[in-house]
Amino acid sequence: MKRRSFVAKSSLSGLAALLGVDIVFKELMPADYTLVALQDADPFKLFNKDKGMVVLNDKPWNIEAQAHLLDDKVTPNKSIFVRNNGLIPEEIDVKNWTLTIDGESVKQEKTYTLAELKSKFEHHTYQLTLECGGNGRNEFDPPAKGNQWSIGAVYCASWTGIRLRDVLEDVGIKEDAVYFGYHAADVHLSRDPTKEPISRGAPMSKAMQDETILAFKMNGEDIPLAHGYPLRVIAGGWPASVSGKWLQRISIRNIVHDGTKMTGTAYRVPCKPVAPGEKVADEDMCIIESMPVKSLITYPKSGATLAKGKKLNIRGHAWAGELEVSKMEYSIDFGATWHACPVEKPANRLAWQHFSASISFPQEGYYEVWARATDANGVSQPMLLPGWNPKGYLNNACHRIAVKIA
Ligand SMILES: Nc1nc2c(c(=O)[nH]1)N[C@H]1C(S)=C(S)[C@@H](COP(=O)(O)O)O[C@H]1N2
Ligand SMILES: [Mo]
Repeated sequence: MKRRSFVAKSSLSGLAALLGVDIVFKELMPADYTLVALQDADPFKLFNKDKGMVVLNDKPWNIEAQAHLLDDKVTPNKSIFVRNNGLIPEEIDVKNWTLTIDGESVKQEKTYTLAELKSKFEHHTYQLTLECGGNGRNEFDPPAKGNQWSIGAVYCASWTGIRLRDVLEDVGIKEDAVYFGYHAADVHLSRDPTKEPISRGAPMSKAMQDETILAFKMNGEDIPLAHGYPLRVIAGGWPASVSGKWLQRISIRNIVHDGTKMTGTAYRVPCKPVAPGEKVADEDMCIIESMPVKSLITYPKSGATLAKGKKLNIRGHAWAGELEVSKMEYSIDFGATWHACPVEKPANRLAWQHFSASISFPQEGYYEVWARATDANGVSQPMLLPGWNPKGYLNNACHRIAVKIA
């Protein structure tokens, strides 16, 4: 990795906080100097991630998990992928952190301190699945630009916060409201303060759901910096890009939110299937809403070897955007035949569901275990790559692991 600071801006107090100790001769430090201890930063230490995580990009930081790291029912921080469009904000002053609700469709703009939000509104905790719209991008052909996520840009953490709906009711929303859009504290890669790295949102119907929350805790603790400390929108089941980190402002719009990465090919796919590589007119592109049905085998790790005559116990998770997963199946013969296996009910709406199976193999040799989930509407995962789209979104092909019987 190149020599560069991993954070947006170096304030002395911010640097000291990162180092965990005071910088003794700080007044002698050259301006704009990057401390050696913060150069070539070890992302695993920096973000408290498992060494098995895979760094796809260091500017901005994009780090993905591997399937076997996602075995927990509720994903711990060490296995949670990091997806940043810009630079992580460094100077977070929690005491003075505020959230402003504005936009054409608020009756009156209103600003809350973090303390007010926490004390004024009821707290709720939900397990919510967040998957990057670009998860699985690395399989598309012709290839799509962007981080080459394989399968590891998904997780289900437990989030605690307040309902966005409760806050919006307190503010007062006009009849003509159609969309919300978030604005956050991260910094554009160009460091141009007039540019936002990302500013996305969702229709009011999503804003008003019970599970759409403004979270201040992840897995029972303060949200880790990389995941949006101190406040984050969580819109489970939709592309994770809707879940704005480092939240400072929500605009209630009387049009579809037109913030950064809401238009063009960003988080939009052809409304109707197109041939791979085909040019698609702007008006034929649709915003991704609920994510498609998908699953992951999290145990064993691909490449496992098993003694002949033994049964293989597999397990994993399945999710289907706004829908529930109603059926789970596996195949050991490249999809020729499928066997149903149990899948649990979700802990709550929009949480991923756990499945398991005990598999017998007819003889020694190489096998692949494929997993296939079906959603409540009867739609199943495709065995291989689904429809091509310019930015390589929504690859929900069956997950496959290799197994040797020796
Ligand atoms: N402020 C802000 N929010 C953001 C992003 C970002 O770059 N800045 N990235 C989005 C995208 S594209 C994804 S996939 C998720 C990733 O969340 P995670 O880093 O907690 O995994 O955050 C979303 N929220
Ligand atoms: Mo994303």
